Amino acid sequence: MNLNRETILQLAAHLEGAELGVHDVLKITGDHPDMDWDDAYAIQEEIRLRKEARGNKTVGLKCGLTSFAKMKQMGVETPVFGFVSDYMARPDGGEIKTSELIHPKVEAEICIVTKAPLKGPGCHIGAVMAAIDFVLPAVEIIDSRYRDFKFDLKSVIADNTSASRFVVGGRARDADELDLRTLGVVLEKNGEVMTMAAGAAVLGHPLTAVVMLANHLGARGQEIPAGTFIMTGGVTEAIAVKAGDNVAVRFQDLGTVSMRFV
Ligand code: 0L1
Ligand code: MG
Repeated sequence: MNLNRETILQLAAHLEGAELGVHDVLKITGDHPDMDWDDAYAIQEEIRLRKEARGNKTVGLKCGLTSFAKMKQMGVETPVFGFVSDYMARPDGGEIKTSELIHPKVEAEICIVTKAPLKGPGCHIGAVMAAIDFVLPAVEIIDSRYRDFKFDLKSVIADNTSASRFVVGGRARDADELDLRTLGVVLEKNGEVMTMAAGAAVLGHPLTAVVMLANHLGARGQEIPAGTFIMTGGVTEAIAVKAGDNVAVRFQDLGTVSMRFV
């Protein structure tokens, strides 16, 4: 690590302040060019601790930048990992207030809930398949705190991978009833198809993202506990939304997830 504890704490307060105060900031590597990956995840961890100290519950883990479309959109080549909190959840079919967000975008995600712990290193797709309780569809609303979404990977990790809001659909399925690679997803905004893809767009198989998450945490001496909700990352590129927009994402075999931005 290259940053001292005081700087880590100050950057966590700076980025979380931008999230909660709904204002953008410049990417933090501008002022801290020596920041390394461990520093970035340490800042994210401090943001999580700040939320938990305030009474917010961490309710899931997220994989980001896992699809080729998103990597291309953002000009990066490596996935990132973050978390979601209880206050970020919104009901399927409900409203999302844009006044609480800076510049939201939506992306369709295939999610799982585990029934057994997963621990890397050495986690593999078979271990993930054995540990899945059920599969759920979701839409993530990302809202980078960085001005005009201009950032680098370390800045994004520190900013909890742009986590902001998420909507989970209510139709759970057993993983062995689904082929997650060929599972089709169509994202509509105001009744118009904006983008579509299949699960294989996420690293060839969405569960590869979970393997990478387990190995990432394992390298830090952590595991994914049983009962964890995990978002495997946007299948398509992210689509910008504004007040007045209606979004519906149709997941093959998993139903539709919808929301209205007000
Ligand atoms: O969920 C994600 O794919 C994380 C995206 C982080 C970068 C962005 O804000 O697009
Ligand atoms: Mg995402």
